[in-house]
Amino acid sequence: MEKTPVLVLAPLPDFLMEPLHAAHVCHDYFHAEDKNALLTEVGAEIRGIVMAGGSVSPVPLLERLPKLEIISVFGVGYDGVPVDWCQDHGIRVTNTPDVLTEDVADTASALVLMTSRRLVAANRFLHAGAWTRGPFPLAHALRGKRAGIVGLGRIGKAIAQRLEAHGMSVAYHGRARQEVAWEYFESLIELAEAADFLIAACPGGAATKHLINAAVLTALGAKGTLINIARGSVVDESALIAALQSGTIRGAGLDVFENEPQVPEALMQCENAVLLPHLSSGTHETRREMARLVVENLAAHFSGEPLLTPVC
Ligand code: 8YV
Repeated sequence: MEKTPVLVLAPLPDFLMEPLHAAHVCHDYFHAEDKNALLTEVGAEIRGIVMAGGSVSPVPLLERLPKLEIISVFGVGYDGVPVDWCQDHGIRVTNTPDVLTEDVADTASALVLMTSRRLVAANRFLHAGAWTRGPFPLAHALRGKRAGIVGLGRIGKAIAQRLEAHGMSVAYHGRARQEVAWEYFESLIELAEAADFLIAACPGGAATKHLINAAVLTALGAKGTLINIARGSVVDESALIAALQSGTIRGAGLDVFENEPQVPEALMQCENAVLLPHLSSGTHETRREMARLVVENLAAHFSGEPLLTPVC
């Protein structure tokens, strides 16, 4: 079968690039020095795009690909794809749901533990040889505390189950009440007031941009810690830095940022923040499953079979 030309918009692992090269002619847009020249040269032929959860495929780029048929996202989040535009133009979109749920939920509960028990600071304390001079200060227990989950999708539910196992109670906020035993808060402010840990697990994109703002952080208050494994765009990062600096909230555990991989110096200076480099799905097992879905969705599309995990 003839190889189909695809455009690669993100740095992708070898175990994904190898099968992509086998089935497609891959044009590396991400690393191209002259992106405009690449589009002028190959744009008219491109039939597929491969991108990551955190990358974007803006309309002006898509407009230069008249033969584009499918965008395959290596990630569950597709907030970087203009889905309505794709739907209007008959372009299919796929993502990689489910296979990463457990790893992302593990990372969220790890951030809850790391922030409440101050494990990162404790690790630094020991490495610095401070233990011989006295004990590490006491931290806070999880049992009896309340987790407020913002966005109770598959990942939000997996986080809730883990935190219940730590003796925490769970409440949630989202667009609608669900058939679950956990308490629903229609108001995000009221959830923040009630929560010890406010955990962002909702999709990114325009609908949730800066959903967690200064008012929500004030409601969370000095008893509260913000955890974000969703998208950096969900949190107003400047308001968060101010809240961490002033002690308006107790702390934060973040895996995602507004302008990755750039993290503001002021945030890096916050001792009460645990910061991870967007690694929540970053295990060998999960990333290989995600890669398989990317490859198989493209193969299904180009051989006229149903998509495995369609967004549209
Ligand atoms: C990945 C993600 O880090 O699934 C998502 O939406 O953001 C992450 O799982 C990313 O897609 C891999 O680069």
